Amino acid sequence: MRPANQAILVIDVQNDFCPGGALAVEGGDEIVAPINALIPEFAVRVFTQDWHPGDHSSFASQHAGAEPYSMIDMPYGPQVLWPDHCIIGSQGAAFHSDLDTRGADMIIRKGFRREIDSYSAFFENDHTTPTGLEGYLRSRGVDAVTLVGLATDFCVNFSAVDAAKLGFRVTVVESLCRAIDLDGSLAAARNGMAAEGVTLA
Ligand code: VGL
Ligand code: ZN
Repeated sequence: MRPANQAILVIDVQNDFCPGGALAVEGGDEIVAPINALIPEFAVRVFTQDWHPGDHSSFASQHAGAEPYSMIDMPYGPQVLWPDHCIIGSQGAAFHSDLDTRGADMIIRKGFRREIDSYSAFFENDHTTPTGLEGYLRSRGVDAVTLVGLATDFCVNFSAVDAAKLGFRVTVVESLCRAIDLDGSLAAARNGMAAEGVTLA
């Protein structure tokens, strides 16, 4: 058992990010069993769930003529347009059926506002609207977080960088993450995380 100041953040281990899902990440299902084995080591356990309305503005389907994986400019900055995924209440938005969620203390849902995406577990993509996770962790005495899940280069990356900027000690267990890797996004994410002092384990 690790000291009580350490939390595990299990990011977006949902059907749509696993093989067969709408935004499948290669090997996404391979990490489920080893994540299950790691969870009991932590006293504080937070899971996140990408959770979008069917007309979410990050979906290419909502922008006439736009292809999935293209970029657009949103009022809060550049945004990748995704295939429709993790729609509120759908099977695709459910946790992978083998993920052991019984130990979850807290489940944070994000991306539920139509106008703005939220990769990070801490802030929406405007980098200012909080999810409340910072307060939850601090009020439980957490100052160090370990991240695992999907996808390394998007939601894990954004969550890890925000946690580091907020002053948490941050470790990303890369072997328990899988990446989308769009146009070098994995290399950029690794560099960005390292630059913020995130430990890539
Ligand atoms: C994610 C793209 C869109 C993720 C979520 O969990 O990394 N990626 N929504
Ligand atoms: Zn999403």
